Parts: sequence; structure tokens; C-alpha cells
Amino acid sequence: MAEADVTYSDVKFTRQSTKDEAPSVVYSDVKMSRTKHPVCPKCAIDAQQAGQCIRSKVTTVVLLVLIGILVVTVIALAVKINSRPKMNTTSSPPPEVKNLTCLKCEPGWEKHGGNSYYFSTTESSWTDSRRSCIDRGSDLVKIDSREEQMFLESKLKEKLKTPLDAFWIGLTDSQAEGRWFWVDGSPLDPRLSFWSDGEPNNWAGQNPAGEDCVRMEKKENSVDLKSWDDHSCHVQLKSICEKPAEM
Ligand SMILES: [Ca+2]
Ligand SMILES: [Ca+2]
Repeated sequence: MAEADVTYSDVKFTRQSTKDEAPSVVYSDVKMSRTKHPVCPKCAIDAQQAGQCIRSKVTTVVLLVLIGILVVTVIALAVKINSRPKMNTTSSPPPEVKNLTCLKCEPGWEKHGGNSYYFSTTESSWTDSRRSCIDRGSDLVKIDSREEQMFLESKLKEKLKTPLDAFWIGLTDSQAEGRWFWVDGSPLDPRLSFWSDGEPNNWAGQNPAGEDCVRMEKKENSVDLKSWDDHSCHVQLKSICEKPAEM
């Protein structure tokens, strides 16, 4: 205890004297602690409670002020966001920007040699496959060059899973047997045909109508890129769509 907090006081105790005894006095030193305020235990408790009460009130006021600031900030932010122009509803990107975006992100299409190819893994008849290609803004693939055949064959080696797996291409002799035409109406160039050995054979074992549509098969060791086979048009196979690549 610090010296400044202590008051020394002389207290005089008087012992009751008998008749015979002269009054005597006992002196005793009493050390009393001086407190600034309050001066009694009850007052000390009251003061402590009052202090806690004041601190509690101050804390409440500070919390209320902080909540108030938070609410005002949130309202201000909401007003600012609502006042910003809504790009999605009030304007759209220019057409040229839109086209560029579609070209870059069009899913499933692969660009090669100025064309885009879609290798559809949905299996359907030759006619339904062609319709799906048309719905995608394209048609079944027409093979115009040896290089294009080489590209497609390399892609099919990645995509075909079993020897029975195959993709429809846009070649048919459904109009006249043995006269092969591409879907754009052009006749097949014999110098650019890639029939597998023994094909086309118009085999009637699967369909009495024979085989009028052409598929590309998986040929692990195809000779000179030969991988075409005429097949029943009703068989459900995967297909290759082609369209000019958008610039
Ligand atoms: Ca045929
Ligand atoms: Ca055949």
C-alpha cells in the first residue's frame, strides 16, 4: 500500500475506571486506510455498480452508433448499385462483337483448314444425323481433299472406341445405285474416294434395300487412308458435321 493512502490517527481508548483507580489511558496506534471516496463499504459497492452501469451505457451508445453507421453505409451502397446503368437489360454488344464471342466459345466445334467440324457422338440414322447437322447450321461432312481425309481419320482414331464404332459422312447413292453424291449435290470424284477394300458392296445382309449411306470406320492400319464403307442408312451411328469457319 502506498504511503499516501495511509493516515495515521491517534485513537484514545478510555478504560472505565473503578472508584479506586485513577483513570488511565491506553494509547494505541491505529492505522486506517484512506480512500478518496466513498468512505464506507456500501458506498464502495454502490460506486462500483454505478461505474459498471456507466460503462454499460457507454458501450450501448457506442454499439448503437456503430450500428447506425453500418445501416447508413449499407443504404448508401444499395442506392449506388441501383443507380448504376444496367448493361444487360438496356444495351447489347454490337453484332460483330457478338459473332466473335460465339466463334471463340462455340463448344464442340474444331477448326481445320477454313472449316469447322462437329463430331457428334449422338447415334442416329443417316437422315436424322444430317438433320441434326442442319439444325446446327451445317451439314454432314463433304471430303474435298486428301488432306481433309487425313485430318478426319486422325480425329476418328482419337474418338472411335471400338471396331464397330463409326461416323456418318455426307455421301450417299440413295438416288441411283452406284452413283455417289455429296450432300451439296456434287458427284464423288473417284480420285478423291477412300473406300475400304471390298467397298462399296451394297450388302443386303442387314437391310434388303442394300447400303446407300457412307460411314467412316476406325482403321488402325488403313492403307492409303481407306476407311469408307457403304452401310444401311437406318443404322444408328455417330456423325461428322461441317461448316465454313466463321472469320
Ligand atoms: Ca448403295
Ligand atoms: Ca458396305
